[in-house]
Amino acid sequence: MALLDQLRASILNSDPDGAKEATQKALQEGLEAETILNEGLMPGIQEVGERFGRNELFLPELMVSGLAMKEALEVLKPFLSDASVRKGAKKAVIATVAGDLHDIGKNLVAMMLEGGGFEVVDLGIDVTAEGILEAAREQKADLVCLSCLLTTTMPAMKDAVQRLQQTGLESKAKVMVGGAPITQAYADAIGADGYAVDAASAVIRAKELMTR
Ligand code: B1M
Repeated sequence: MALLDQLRASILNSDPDGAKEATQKALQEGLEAETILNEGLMPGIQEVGERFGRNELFLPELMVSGLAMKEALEVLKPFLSDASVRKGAKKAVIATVAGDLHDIGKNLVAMMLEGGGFEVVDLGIDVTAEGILEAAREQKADLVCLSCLLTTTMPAMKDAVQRLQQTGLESKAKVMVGGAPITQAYADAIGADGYAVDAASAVIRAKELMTR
């Protein structure tokens, strides 16, 4: 099986060990980290989501496919980002909003921001508006990044953005939002400063926001 097919299949077949091994092998064979991600792993997890949506696979498989994706990303991490904090780097606080446990996309955005020169403080998943606000204050964040994967947790994102605005913190920290159900129109409607569709454009948008 070709390497990219092997990567895709490891995610689709809910195989964490296979995903890790295929990623290591692909790197050894000289494939770019971005190619491994965008042409191997991402099509795999996308198809998992589609099959889950059609009831062709179920929650246990969904969970192990998520784990397989995380294992592969751990191997890729050093090749996607240089985690060393640069002097004078802008500080970004990132979280998945309350009620939402999805973190693969958020982790990817965090890695790419680090690679793009930001210092990133990752608050994890299921973080309340209050928790985000406190951390943004404590960390003196330049940027607050919020991720959301469920339509049911979109109101939690709205709540967090509004809380950040109400405190006046937003005059310093910019707020960027993203995640599968989020659109530019939704970002505008809830008053976020920025929106990005994927991890690569999140870095571009974050840098733009820092020049405003
Ligand atoms: Co969940 N899940 N899930 N799930 N899951 C989805 C999101 C779903 C679309 C699947 C489906 O039905 N087809 C569906 C949501 C439907 C909806 O809301 N309309 C769904 C559901 C229903 C659920 C549960 C409710 C299932 C259940 O329990 N019955 C449950 C909810 C739990 C909860 O959160 N409270 C649940 C649970 C899970 C697992 C825990 C098993 C697992 C997550 C594991 C983990 O994250 N550690 C999981 C998974 C793996 C998925 C799918 C298959 C894959 C998500 C993913 O990691 N994608 C997903 C289907 C899908 O998305 N195709 C699905 C890969 C990742 C790289 O992409 O996260 O979109 P993504 O991130 C992208 C962009 O969105 C963007 O950049 C990233 C990289 O390009 N981005 C940002 C993300 N955040 C950003 C922030 C930014 C900018 C860009 O700026 C700040």
